[in-house]
Amino acid sequence: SKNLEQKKAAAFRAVQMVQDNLIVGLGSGSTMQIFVDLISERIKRERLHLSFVPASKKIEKYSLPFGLNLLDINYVDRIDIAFDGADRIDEQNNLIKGGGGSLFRERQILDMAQSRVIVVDSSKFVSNFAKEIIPIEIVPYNYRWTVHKINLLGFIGNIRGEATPFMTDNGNYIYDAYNLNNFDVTETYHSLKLVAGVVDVGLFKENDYQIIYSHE
Ligand code: DER
Repeated sequence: SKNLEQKKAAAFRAVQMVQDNLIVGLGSGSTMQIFVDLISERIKRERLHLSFVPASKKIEKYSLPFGLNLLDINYVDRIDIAFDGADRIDEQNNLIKGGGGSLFRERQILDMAQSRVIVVDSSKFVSNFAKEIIPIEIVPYNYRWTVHKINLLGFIGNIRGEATPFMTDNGNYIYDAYNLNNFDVTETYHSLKLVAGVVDVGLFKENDYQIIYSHE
């Protein structure tokens, strides 16, 4: 499909950015799985020395058969460059992330990294985030009250998985919520983040990250 071709082309360009002897942050999602496929080939071909910090159990499991050198985030004191996908990008380069439920750990790795690269296909670009699903990681304890507080801020939605809730790597729920109206990404991130039961909000303020996409 066009999106798959674009993901491959973008992931290929991202892989070319990696110099030898780096600690690389690995985000989660199908684009990052393509990144793992391609960088593994490059490591073999060029005998590169690279270590990786995976942002989810999912990308860690995916990476294992490739023999990548995976490190625990608490055993590294730096991440040189982090690569990740995104669900949506608006015109100010703000991101929505969390479609795969790994937003908390992805943010930790992006935050630690010296430089950040977001790898997307053209289907991710939107003009604004009105009506777009914003994944919000919340603690299961008293989640109905947490959801109520989120609703009061203008965001309504569902606990992901409903009857059998999806559990994040951190043992939390995801509340997939949207606002019918457009909103300020930074203000909204902060007001949602201040709700006591909220662990993380899938809004990433346009930051010093480079967006790699291919419109091929
Ligand atoms: O969940 C996330 O934030 C991931 O980055 C994910 O949204 C990327 O998805 P894709 O690479 O499978 O499109």
